[in-house]
Amino acid sequence: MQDINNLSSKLKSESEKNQLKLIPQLVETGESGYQSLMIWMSSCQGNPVNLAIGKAYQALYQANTPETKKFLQTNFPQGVVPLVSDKNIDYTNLQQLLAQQDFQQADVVTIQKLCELAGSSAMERKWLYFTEVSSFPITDLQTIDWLWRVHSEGKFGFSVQRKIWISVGKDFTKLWPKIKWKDGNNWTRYPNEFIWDLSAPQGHLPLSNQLRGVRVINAILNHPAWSKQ
Ligand code: UYC
Repeated sequence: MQDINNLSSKLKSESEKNQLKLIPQLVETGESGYQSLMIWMSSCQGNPVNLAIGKAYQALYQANTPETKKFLQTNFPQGVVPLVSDKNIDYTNLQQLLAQQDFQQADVVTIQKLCELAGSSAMERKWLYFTEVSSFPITDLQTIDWLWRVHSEGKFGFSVQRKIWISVGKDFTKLWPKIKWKDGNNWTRYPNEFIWDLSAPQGHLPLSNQLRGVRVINAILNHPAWSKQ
């Protein structure tokens, strides 16, 4: 059995990838593992967010003991991703749904937030014109993307979809089966055929409806938010 002190000292020095593996090992040790995660997270305050901090947050959130609850409320009341917006949009709701791993409701709220970014006519229409996407602020798209990635161990988010899309030569017909939006000739049916947990393939969420064609997702995946990361 790995010594707890050894695990927690490793957490400080290891790469993000190894930190991700250490976190479940610490969780297995119970109370003392949570302690180490809290100490480590405190020392990370002010650091740029990464997937390991996100995973530690998720572990403490799910532990849901009086101590972990109090710790998160005191130190990370808004979660680990700074909820920054250039359009004064409130991402608290999205953060909370993702922290709870309610990916289905988070997906609905993501569509709403994109409409909010596009303005009042899109909010009434409840879907986007592709021409509205280019005016989305980089800041807001990055906030939404970080929220998805950090609460999914890097599995979900637009930038994850973009990487896969680039890997298939920007060919949407090749992207769909990779992210399970299509199986052979059959579109995956909304909402019940989609996978609303972490057993989904990389890039499965968030969804964008293809009923009106690929131009909206094409505009999202081409947005400068991703090239500046
Ligand atoms: N739906 O099939 N989708 C809806 C997806 C298509 C359709 C919403 C994604 C194909 C209809 C979301 C896929 C298609 C509605 C998604 C998918 C189709 C609807 C709710 C795989 C038929 C009712 C938000 C690509 C062949 C609403 C919204 C309406 C809804 C997502 C049908 C998130 C990723 C081509 C009839 N589908 N959608 O946008 O507008 O309404 O009538 O993509």
